[in-house]
Amino acid sequence: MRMLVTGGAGFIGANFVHRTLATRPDARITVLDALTYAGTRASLAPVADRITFVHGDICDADLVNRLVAETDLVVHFAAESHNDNSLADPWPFVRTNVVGTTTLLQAVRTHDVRYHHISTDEVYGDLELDDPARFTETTPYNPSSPYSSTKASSDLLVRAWARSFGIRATISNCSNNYGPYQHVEKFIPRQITNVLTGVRPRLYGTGANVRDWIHVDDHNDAVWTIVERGELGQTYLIGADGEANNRTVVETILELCGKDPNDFDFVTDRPGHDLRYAIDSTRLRTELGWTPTYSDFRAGLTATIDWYRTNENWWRPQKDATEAVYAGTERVTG
Ligand code: NAD
Ligand code: TDX
Repeated sequence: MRMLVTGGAGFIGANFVHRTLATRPDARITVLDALTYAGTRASLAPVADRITFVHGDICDADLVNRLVAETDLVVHFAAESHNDNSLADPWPFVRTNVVGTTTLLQAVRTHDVRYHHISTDEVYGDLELDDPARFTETTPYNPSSPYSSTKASSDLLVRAWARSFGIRATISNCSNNYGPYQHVEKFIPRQITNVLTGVRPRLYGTGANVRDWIHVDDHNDAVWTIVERGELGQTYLIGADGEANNRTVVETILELCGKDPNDFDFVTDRPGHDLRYAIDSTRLRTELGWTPTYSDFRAGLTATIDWYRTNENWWRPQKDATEAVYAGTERVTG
């Protein structure tokens, strides 16, 4: 099968390419990636001779049209993905997430190509800490941040193109991913690389916010399940029952690194900070038969810490610039 993977030099996209080549050696993969600050060819170096890499922008309609015409499947990961950045400057989010997705949708419509859209649980807003409810496919959209509202917009565009133009599309909304090749701006890699460089981890607010963690390989296996067995026009939620509050995650990272679990700082909270995400993935499990394989978050974290420990050459070039951005707004509060 010929496939076009947008954003394949980013965290989840690169892991998707690695996983696909490992499990489907005949896949013919073209990666389209603009190599923003969040993407690097180093994440694809181990498979560089097995893929075609195109350095380009998903908003470039001529390029996108040419690449889509030559493929059987598009898996669309490319996005501006970091909430904190979207608060500082929303425009790249509107451009890539909304205009870029529309550009892809027009191309798959023109060439009648199967399309899978990667999205986030953040489109549903947030939940109270003690709410027994979790997000399902019928939860109303209620995004909080510029990032999540542009992702919600992109989902709605996919639904409209499926209904109005009959494009062959599926959508998945996944919870927070962790694993190798994640940019050091994100919570888990930031704290791991802080500890590895002798800096205290940083918790926003009180550290009570809850995220529903899933290993990136489980996410990508679910994506393949939906691509192969999902019903066209439908949305599937992906989650692995991995709820944990941020303070617990930081304490666990410190402990697994052999440090005092109290050796962290509280810093200024994120404006509009979503309190809790939680996914009910019953539909994906019962209708399509997917189950996660990384059921032990602690073991997954241990493997991820080991990866960052042995791949400093991958993350070191990004670390100082990332921390300089945080230093512009972050103040230690306790
Ligand atoms: P990332 O920021 O690590 O990677 C994004 C990639 O897209 C980068 O390689 C970047 O260069 C590329 N890109 C950005 N703008 C582009 C453009 N205009 N044209 C072409 N390429 C462009 O993001 P990620 O964490 O890997 O997320 C991938 C997708 O998964 C996103 O759609 C995101 O919304 C979604 N998602 C992420 C998570 C998570 O926990 N990280 C959870 C659920 C869903
Ligand atoms: O230094 C930090 N300290 C901290 O307490 C950072 C960077 C984050 N946090 C908190 C904020 C969140 O409650 O940790 C939690 C996770 O933060 P992020 O890694 O920024 O992720 P989040 O905002 O939850 O969004 C992520 O999951 C959904 C991805 O970045 C999105 O792309 C995805 O859609």
